[in-house]
Amino acid sequence: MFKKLLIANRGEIALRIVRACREIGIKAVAVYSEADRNSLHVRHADEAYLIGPAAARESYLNGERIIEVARRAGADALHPGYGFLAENSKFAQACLDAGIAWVGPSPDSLRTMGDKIQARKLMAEAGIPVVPGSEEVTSEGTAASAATGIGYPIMIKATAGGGGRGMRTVYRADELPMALEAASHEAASAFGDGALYLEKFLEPVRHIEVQVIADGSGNAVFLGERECSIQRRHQKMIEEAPSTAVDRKLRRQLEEMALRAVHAIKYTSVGTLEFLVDQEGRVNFMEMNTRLQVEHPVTEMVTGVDLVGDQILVAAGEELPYSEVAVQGWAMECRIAAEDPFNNFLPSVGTVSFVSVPGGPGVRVDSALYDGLEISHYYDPLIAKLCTWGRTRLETIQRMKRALREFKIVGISTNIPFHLQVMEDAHFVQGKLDTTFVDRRFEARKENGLGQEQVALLAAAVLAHRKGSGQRRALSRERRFNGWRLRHDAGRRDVGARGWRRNI
Ligand code: MV4
Repeated sequence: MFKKLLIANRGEIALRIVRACREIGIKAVAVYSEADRNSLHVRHADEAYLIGPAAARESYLNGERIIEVARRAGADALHPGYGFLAENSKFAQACLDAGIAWVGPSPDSLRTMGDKIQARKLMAEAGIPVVPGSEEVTSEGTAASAATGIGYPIMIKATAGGGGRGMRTVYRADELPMALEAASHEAASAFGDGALYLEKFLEPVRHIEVQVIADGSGNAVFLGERECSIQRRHQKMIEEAPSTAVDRKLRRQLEEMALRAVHAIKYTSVGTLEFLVDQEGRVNFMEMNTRLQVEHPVTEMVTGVDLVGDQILVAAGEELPYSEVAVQGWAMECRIAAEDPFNNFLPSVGTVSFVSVPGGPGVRVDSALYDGLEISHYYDPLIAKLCTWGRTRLETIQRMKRALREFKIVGISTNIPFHLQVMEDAHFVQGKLDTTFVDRRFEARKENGLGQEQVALLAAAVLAHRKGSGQRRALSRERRFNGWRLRHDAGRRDVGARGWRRNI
């Protein structure tokens, strides 16, 4: 087993990996940028090394620097977390060349699944249905004829990356040229490669992802599915397991496909296959994520598996200690972000002057929050993952509402009111959700404002949230709310009314 593992990441996922190391008995080495000098993952690690200025490209994306620190620290393994260099095959190879074990899939898997066209080809060859689409489109002309062949609406996607960046939905031929230009530009800046391909845009569908883990001895285990249809502008907001759309038959089909894919590409480590499932229950492979994902706690809560711990054991050459798992109860994750839902979800920066996280039965909070934390514009606005588990979906929702109201974060704006609204939404509670859910139920309608029902829901969520979290206009130097005495209250900047109307 490894003696020392370097965590090439920051924030809540870095702390999550420190915890996994602690439980296995591996020394944890943190790296941090100037902006993260006082962060929690640094404080909890056994050793910590400064790797550069706040900007990610000079710190958490500086692979050479990170490997140099790993060598200096005598680390025999490196965990990349998610984002940053987690799916960078060159970085993974450089680790291996430096004699440092990579906690993740092989560079070859990173490369093939990172090329979304190659990934689709390999899945089709393995007999897995893929979303109808094209090869790479290299000119406006080839794109136009491919789009006509597929049939509008289509989705333009980046060959070199997934998750929404460099994506555009096109409903008519005359929109195609502009959309191609914008998508290619965005893909080039996000992935360093502007290559594009097209897919048939399927709507309404469910975005269902399947968690798998595989060891180096050919053992692969299906760890259930996660429902990921609640997304806003391609950002996942709420995930849950199991999915209300997956029955026993469909689950067996998803399991069979996922394990067939894993064996076909000789995959090892944790991985997630993303599918689109239409209303007739037809399954279409979309892409594969070759990393630990943000939403892994949802699967951990319904299976009892420690995904990060097992990922490390597999990387150290151990065999998986189980060949199947049972899914118990229901779990949900709300991604708590430093964003202002009343200002078009714009990032909110500032000092977290006070934080109190929820607890109690069936509540898990993965975060690196602490009083005094500076939220900057350098990194992703995700500041906490609030997860709840219940015996039933309704109990899980009830618990999530309770926990969201308990969650106190003073000094910045957060999207907690949005999450409370979703938890109160009738369609959500009835499990009537698909990829159109957020647009249908929540996006402010530019022309005629929010519907009456939405205004009422929004008002209820805001009042409930303010009552619970004390996010009132704070002018006094010292005041008490819910029995908490604050030394001072950073107050709450009033925000404009663009996007979500505040005429409530
Ligand atoms: C799609 C799709 C429908 N058809 N691709 C890809 C990135 C991820 N963030 C969402 N993705 C989707 N890809 C095809 N061919 C539907 C989604 C999708 C989605 C799209 C718009 C609005 C919300 C969505 C929620 C989940 C999935």
